[in-house]
Amino acid sequence: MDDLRIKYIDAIAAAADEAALEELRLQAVGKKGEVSLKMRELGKMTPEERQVAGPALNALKNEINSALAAKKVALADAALDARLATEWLDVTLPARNRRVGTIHPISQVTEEVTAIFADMGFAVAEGPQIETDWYNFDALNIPGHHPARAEMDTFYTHRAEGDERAPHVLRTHTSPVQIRSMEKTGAPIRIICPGRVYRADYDQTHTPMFHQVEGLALGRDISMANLKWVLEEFFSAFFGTEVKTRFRASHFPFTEPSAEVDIQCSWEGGTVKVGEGDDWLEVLGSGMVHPKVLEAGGIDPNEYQGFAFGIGIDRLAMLKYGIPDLRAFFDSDLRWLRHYGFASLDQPTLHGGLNR
Ligand code: 2NL
Repeated sequence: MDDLRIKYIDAIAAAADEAALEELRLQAVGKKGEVSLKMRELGKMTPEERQVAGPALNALKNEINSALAAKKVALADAALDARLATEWLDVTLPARNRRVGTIHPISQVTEEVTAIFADMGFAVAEGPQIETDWYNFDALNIPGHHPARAEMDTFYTHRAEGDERAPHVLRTHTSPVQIRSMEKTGAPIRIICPGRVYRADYDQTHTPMFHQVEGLALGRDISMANLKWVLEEFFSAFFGTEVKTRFRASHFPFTEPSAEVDIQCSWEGGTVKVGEGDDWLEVLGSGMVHPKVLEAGGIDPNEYQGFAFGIGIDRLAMLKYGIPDLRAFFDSDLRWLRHYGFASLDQPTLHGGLNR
């Protein structure tokens, strides 16, 4: 028994891992282990021999089991120590610098425009960028033969062969959003509709996708005078200086009368400055909503009237922030975005004001 004790206690102490330990357990105290076999021999002994050998074998079995359990804990401890030694982290190391993204000038200007009109009681409305030709054209009193409908200006979606329905279009202005709003809420209404619009045109000053904000105000006695005040208020707030406007008679199918609006500017050394000098810059189209358009929106033109206007957001951004090339807006060039982009905390909010 002493030989067995020495053999197993030494072997357990020397075991390299849990597998070796399990092997030893089976050899010593498993069903066919050496200690178990010895216990089976108890039956052949005299009662006197058994009285001595029995408790001694039991004690040996307990001693081996305890040694196995203690070694198991010691091996687990050692394994954890080894892992901790290789997987340590220096939590005091300074973090690596990560570049912070910037707000695109178009997003910035959209927020600025929204905040200014919100101050004047205009809500923001949005709608689909893929429209039916009814919302994009017919409802706006743009007849089938109008040049704005010509294939070259409008992107049409594809219809399956034999499908005779008119194709959908990528909206060429955000006016359809205003028709949908009229249908939904009726008059009176005061909304602006900023968003992406699409025209098949690409050169120095045109991109096939660009951004527009349209405005609509309908009531019982809203007039061109209200339009002029709202626009001057807007441009002065947007450019941060008093801006005079000039209305020139024009024509749009969806307004009558119609006016193109210029803002006061100066040209010096090839750069425009808004709100000074005695030059003029054309920036938007506007007018009194055509009775047919009111009807298309489900509004009785004998009860309600009002103004609408459309401005290019990209153009506004170029003017305010001195960005020379329109096409660079959509190149996703990181150097350009870092140069012309805005810190996210400079975004105007309704509660934070315009940050000017
Ligand atoms: C331009 C011209 C304009 C409108 C847009 C509009 C919308 C409805 C009814 C009537 Cl629902 N009008 N929008 C009106 C006049 C001009 O935009 O040259 N924008 C850059």
